[in-house]
Amino acid sequence: MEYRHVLRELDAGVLTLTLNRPEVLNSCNRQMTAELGDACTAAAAADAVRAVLITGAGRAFCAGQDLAEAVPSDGSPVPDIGAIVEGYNQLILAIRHLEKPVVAAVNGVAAGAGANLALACDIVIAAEQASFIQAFVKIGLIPDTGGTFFLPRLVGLARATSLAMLGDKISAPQAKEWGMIHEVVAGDLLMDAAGGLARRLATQPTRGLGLTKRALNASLANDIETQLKLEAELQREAGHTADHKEGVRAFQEKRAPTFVGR
Ligand code: T3D
Repeated sequence: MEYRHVLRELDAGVLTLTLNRPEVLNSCNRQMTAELGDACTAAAAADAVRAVLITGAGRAFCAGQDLAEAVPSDGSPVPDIGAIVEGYNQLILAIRHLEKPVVAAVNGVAAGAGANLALACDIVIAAEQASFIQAFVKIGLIPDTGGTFFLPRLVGLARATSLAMLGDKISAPQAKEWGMIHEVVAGDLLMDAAGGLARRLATQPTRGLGLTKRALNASLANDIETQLKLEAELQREAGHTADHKEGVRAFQEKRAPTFVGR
């Protein structure tokens, strides 16, 4: 696929994906949503990629759906809203099915689909000045892009309902206090902190992290019996990895392990 709106850079096992439409606060047109999904799908098959970092160019992370595309002012036909949402669904599934850690570095406002894109990532670090807005209600829509799935699980039903129904902006420190995100750092330290975390994740036992993600995904719907059975099955697989052997050997030899990701 030709990439026009997402920048890709691979360094030290970390694939950094930068949403790059800063003039419209990185709002998503269908091309950008598809590019991001495609990059995440491709990352699954690329051995050189051991962690993914998603961020935005300029002052915003992502302002959600490009409203000029949703309701064109130039008289061109209004696109099928279902098809737009289907694009977001594919993106969210690509992130959740990618069995490698995905870090979101939220550098500024994350609104609508942009907020829920961040929440679908495994670890979210935000700049102090960043904010999260379930902006859908303001234009008569419902939280999509996984919002009605992730929000209640992250912050509980009461807070999820008020965020979704009021559409108020919440600050990054408030989002952290509510357990919605992992960490908040000063704006000028964000990329160092998020990059450092992604690089650290990229040196960890990638297969084990991937199986952990699969187990956590499943735990959102499973009962305890099913989940314990799944843990046993995935642990058997993790136990056969080179990284498990290396981890145990390193422990016995009192040295730091060198994980190769399989
Ligand atoms: O088809 C469908 O709609 C279904 C899919 C739905 C998924 C969704 O994501 S629905 C929610 C869509 N997003 C929004 O409703 C958010 C709209 N944006 C805002 O409310 C505000 O821009 C922000 C709160 C995010 C930031 O406010 P502020 O004051 O910092 O910036 P601004 O001045 O509003 O925006 C700066 C520019 O970005 C401005 O362009 P201009 O005037 O300088 O030429 C603005 O129009 C543009 N921009 C911001 N958000 C969007 C956008 N352009 C297109 N689409 C946007 N979402």
